Amino acid sequence: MFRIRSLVVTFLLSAAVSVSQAAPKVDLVNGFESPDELKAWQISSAGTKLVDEGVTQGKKALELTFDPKGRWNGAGMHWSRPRRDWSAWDVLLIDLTNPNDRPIRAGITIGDEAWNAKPTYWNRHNRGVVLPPGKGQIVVPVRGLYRGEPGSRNNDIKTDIDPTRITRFTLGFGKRGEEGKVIIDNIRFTKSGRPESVWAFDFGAASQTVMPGWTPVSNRTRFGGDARFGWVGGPPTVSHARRHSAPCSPRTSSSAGDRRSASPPSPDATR
Ligand SMILES: [Ca+2]
Repeated sequence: MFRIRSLVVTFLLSAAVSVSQAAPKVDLVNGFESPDELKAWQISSAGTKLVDEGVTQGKKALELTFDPKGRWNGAGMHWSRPRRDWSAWDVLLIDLTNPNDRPIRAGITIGDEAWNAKPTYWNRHNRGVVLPPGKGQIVVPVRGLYRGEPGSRNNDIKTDIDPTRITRFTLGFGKRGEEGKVIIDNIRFTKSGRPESVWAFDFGAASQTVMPGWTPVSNRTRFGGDARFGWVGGPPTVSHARRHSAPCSPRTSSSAGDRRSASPPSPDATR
């Protein structure tokens, strides 16, 4: 069973109002207000200009026109000197406007020092999203950045991307050969408004993408020592911690006696 004091559970629920009232902290990475700000990026596109449309910060945003002759996609942005340590923040947010009359694809790749030492596709984080027409946003949780793809995670290097040793961050828009545009503004790190006195747990596999500001709980999270929460009596099996989109079965969520594949606790599972 998952042991947590009933007093804490009650407080967690009763603090829901406080969560919504807390103002998130923000650290602006790029607001695209002047040509100087573009120098932070290596940009591949058929056209780059600062525009008044799609602005969510300041007075300008960056519009990229797709290059149908682009090697990988319509437009790309490579953060020339990405911030190395993201660990003080919970999430990286990117405001986007799709001015086209159809959805466009966006892709993100993130690498760290371990990826530098073994720079394969499967050792970096690869994430794809579809942007419908109009305003949208990409949300990149700082923790739980798996390597590879959602269906094939951490198969070579077994640990998630280390948020204290980031070496690569790229954005890509549109498919190869596609025509179109995208508008970008207000790339920023934010920290959850969750009060420090509230616990919020995100259950999933050890390499899951974690809800910003929440504490990850996997089958490796064990109770005891300095850990004030965790599994007791042996963790559930790894198969019970797979990433199912469907709700867990009653057996999965109450597998207290399942000791068949107890795993050692991971360092971040005891926070
Ligand atoms: Ca701006």
